[in-house]
Amino acid sequence: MQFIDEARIRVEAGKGGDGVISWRREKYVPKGGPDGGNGGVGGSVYFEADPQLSTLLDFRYKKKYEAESGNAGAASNCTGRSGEDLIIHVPVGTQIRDATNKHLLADLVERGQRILLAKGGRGGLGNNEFKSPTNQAPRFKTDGKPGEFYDLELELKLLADVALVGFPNAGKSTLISRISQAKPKIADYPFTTLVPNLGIVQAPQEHQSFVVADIPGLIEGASEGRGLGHQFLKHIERSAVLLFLLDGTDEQNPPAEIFKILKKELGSFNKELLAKPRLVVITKADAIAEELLAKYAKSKIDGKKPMIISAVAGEKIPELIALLWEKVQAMKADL
Ligand SMILES: Nc1nc2c(ncn2[C@@H]2O[C@H](COP(=O)(O)OP(=O)(O)OP(=O)(O)O)[C@@H](O)[C@H]2O)c(=O)[nH]1
Ligand SMILES: [Mg+2]
Repeated sequence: MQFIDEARIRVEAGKGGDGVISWRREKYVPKGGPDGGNGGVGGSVYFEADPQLSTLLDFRYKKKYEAESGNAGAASNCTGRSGEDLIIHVPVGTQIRDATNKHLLADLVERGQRILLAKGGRGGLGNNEFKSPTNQAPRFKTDGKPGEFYDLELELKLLADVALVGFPNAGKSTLISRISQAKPKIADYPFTTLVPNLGIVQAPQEHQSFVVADIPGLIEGASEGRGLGHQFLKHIERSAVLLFLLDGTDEQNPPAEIFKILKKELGSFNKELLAKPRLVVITKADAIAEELLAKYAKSKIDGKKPMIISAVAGEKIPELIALLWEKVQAMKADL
């Protein structure tokens, strides 16, 4: 399925139904009074965060969303039927902005969260409403009011507890496939992963889990658009913890250097990304030469001894999960 994380749509709430002018006509009642009913209220437009959804793709095809209008009133003081509300389902993590002034109108971060976005118009008043001691036969009514309408920008920013950050080929997808049920494509060429994938990881604690996001690889210059660019970095903006994966097999590109480049790219996208708690690991331990392994074991990256893992051989994987879980919980406790 195509992953789309931005869309522009228009939403219109329903118009209120018009009030009507009508007169009572009953047998043996010579001069019936007014009995024109009010119009029904227009349907409103709501947004709801739906955990079943993972992309904004649908909004590429359908651009306009209208709630139903209210019906006009009728004789015998009947109020018109109200218009049906329209509920638009979006993935969890969708932000909704007013396209004209860019104001954030809603940020749907919780499953099932529902917000009213455009309110339906009020129904008009029928002539019965205007009856008074001085005017027993009012010949006026009002029309229904238009519903609210907006041009909107939808933007999906994934919500993951941990985001994987690394060069292409660092082993991000291999790791997520090892620690979760996610089945991303894995291959020995760069930019295998073109869209973010989420995986749910079982925590060391029973009945607890956390969400990891595998995002496309970053390269030097990504913040200026090189490679797949930085557009995917927005998906890590809302992650609690960053996990840096550094390929340890390439002597030409030592992990410490890769780490510096990744930090620079993250920082030029959004300084706050550097303030997030992070864990730095060297990957592919099973394929690293002995001398190199010994060298890494003595080195420091980000001020600490790096953990050296192998997603393929399963080395240090439970330890990694435990550490990530600890950091995720510490972040949640701070909220
Ligand atoms: N020997 C060994 N190879 C690994 C390990 N982890 C990943 N690889 C290999 O490294 C290559 C890249 O792995 P991926 O998981 O696709 O890397 P990625 O970081 O997702 O790459 P992009 O999606 O391109 O950003 C594949 O050929 C993997 O088999 C590991 O622990 N040991
Ligand atoms: Mg990948």
